[in-house]
Amino acid sequence: IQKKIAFTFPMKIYNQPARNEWESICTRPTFSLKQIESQVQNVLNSIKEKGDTAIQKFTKDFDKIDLKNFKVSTEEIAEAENLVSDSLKKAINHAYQNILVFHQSQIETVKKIEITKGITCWRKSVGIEKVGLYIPGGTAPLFSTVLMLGIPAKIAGCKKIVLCSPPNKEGKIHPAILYAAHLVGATDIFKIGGIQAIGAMAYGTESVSKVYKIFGPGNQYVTVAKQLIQNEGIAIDMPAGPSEVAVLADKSCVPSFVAADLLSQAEHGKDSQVILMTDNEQTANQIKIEVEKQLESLPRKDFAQKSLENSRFVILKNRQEILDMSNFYAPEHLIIALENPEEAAEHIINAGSVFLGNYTPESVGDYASGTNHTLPTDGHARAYSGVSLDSFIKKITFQSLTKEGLNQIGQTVIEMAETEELKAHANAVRVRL
Ligand code: HSO
Ligand code: ZN
Repeated sequence: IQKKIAFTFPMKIYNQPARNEWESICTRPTFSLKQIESQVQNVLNSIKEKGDTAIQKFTKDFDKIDLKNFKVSTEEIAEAENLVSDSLKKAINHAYQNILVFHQSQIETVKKIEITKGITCWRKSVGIEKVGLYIPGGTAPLFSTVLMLGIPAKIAGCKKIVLCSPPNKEGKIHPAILYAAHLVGATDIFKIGGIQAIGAMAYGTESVSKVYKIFGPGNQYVTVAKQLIQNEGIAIDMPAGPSEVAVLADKSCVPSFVAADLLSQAEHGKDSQVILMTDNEQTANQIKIEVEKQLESLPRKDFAQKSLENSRFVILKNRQEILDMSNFYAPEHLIIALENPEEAAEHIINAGSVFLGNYTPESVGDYASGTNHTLPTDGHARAYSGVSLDSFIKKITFQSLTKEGLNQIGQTVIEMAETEELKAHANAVRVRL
């Protein structure tokens, strides 16, 4: 039985739950996307068939704007550059620099390995030739995501970087999105949103070129569209779900900092989830008071309040239990506000991105520390990594043998091939010996 204490406070509070209750405490709110699947498939089919004509029709239907030309012109980019303030440009350039440094450090050098004399193997990273980036419009224009996707794409050497974002009612994209898109070097920028954008990039139209992998967040329609085109062989970054944070806190934390972190995730949307895991009831109470206080002054209070309803405060026995539950939950973002956070971090095995100590809010990773903010949600951190340079490259393996090298492994290959009853495989070696 869950010891749930009722407060006016919207978060659910669990006091020392037994391990067999963890599963239900850590459950994400589930959304069935099945009912919109056929609707999304119809839109995709129509785009596949009619190209730009379909894009135009759906843009009129969904975005309420009749656009004849979707491509963002150089004049529009210049106009956007004028609209972005100098202080915002400075901030974007600062973030750009840090994200660039961190992602450049992920470049791997080619190592040629001589396995034995005459047998050499190596692996080379090659950028995916054509990639598509989707940047949602919606309630907040997330131009930071342009940096998170565009910078590694450029470093990887992707030749075509298509970027789609929905037009507003005036047929425009938010200037900060355009400024960032130009800065990262997106090659084609389009005013196309939602399912239309995913369909256009997956199949190609008269104006949009087809890409091999599609990245970026979006609403449930975008999520379903990405799943459907993935079934048709176009790669996607990762399975998407609502954003989440887990904060691990003990009495060494600063309650007002923790509350601010919980709210920063909660304000993303009604479906965001935040979890606090602590070993100290008094700390939990102090954080709760702070959340209530800080919530009041937030412009996006409604979103935050709604998402707090899906959220939990869990009071656990000790530090070990906190770490165990955190690994069990596998959060997208993990903030460690525990004593000796470095030591705690060594025990983390499931998380998207980790923020250590009292002076590392999630916000720094969302924007500017250098790490990527496109991360696995919904427990996918158990098996998936966040977006990085690796997401934009394929690693091709090579091998080269001399006659002496082939002599060396020839018998091994023949023996194995014949046992698999693959005579032609064996022959391919034998003819050369
Ligand atoms: N927390 C979001 C990223 C973001 N936050 C963008 C602000 N802007 C998902 O990781
Ligand atoms: Zn965020």
